[in-house]
Amino acid sequence: MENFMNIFLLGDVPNDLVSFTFFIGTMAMMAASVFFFLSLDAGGGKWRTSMLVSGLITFIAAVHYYYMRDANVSGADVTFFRYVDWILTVPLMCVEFYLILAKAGATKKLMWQLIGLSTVMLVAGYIGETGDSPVLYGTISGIAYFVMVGMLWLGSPKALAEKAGGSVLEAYNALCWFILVGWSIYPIGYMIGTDGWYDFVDAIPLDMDVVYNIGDAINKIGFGLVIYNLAVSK
Ligand SMILES: *C/C=C(C)/C=C/C=C(C)/C=C/C1=C(C)CCCC1(C)C
Repeated sequence: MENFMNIFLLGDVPNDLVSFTFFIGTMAMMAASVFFFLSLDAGGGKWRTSMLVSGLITFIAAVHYYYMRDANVSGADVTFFRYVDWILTVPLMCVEFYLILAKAGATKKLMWQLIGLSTVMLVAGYIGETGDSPVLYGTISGIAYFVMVGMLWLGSPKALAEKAGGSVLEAYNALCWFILVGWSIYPIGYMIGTDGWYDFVDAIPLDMDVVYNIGDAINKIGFGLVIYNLAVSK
């Protein structure tokens, strides 16, 4: 892999996978932001606010990736930037659920429940990564994550999406898959980066930051594309 990287990564770009994914991640988040911001009125502008939030999610990530890319190159720890990014962008992803269901009667309460659960998930994750009890806090974080998954797949928001039907239901279901599959990438990264978990994670030949960077690209850009698809659908 390293030789392969050397071929096309000339100049200042370091030739390890972590730095490379920070670099590509920065570009991808920037490009996605431009695309989402220029698509605010896609499909007639009915989903303008949702498109705006999509652009904000990738834009906030682009700024953090810019810093993380730098911090990583200079050998500094990126955990703090990483979690500041998540604590801003993950609640915005919860807002996306609220926005697409608002016309079907979603309440702000639903939005705050999702934000509350995701905040518990991320605060516990941060304490776990930076403290002495990664397994305990990782488990707490995982429980909050599972409650969120259960709520979205089986709870009242699901019923609202079914009531709305059509392209809203399609978008809702796509976002639910991102939460179930896309978001499950993160606990894998966490187990790679912290001690005390099953041995099988040690067999994964990727660094924690590479896994997180892949997760961010899939989920943040993917979320925005689902919204874009909703906006341009009939
Ligand atoms: C754009 C950033 C996103 C979508 C970040 C999502 C992060 C998670 C779903 C993190 C989840 C975690 C667990 C479920 C357990 C271990 C600790 C975390 C915080 C990595």
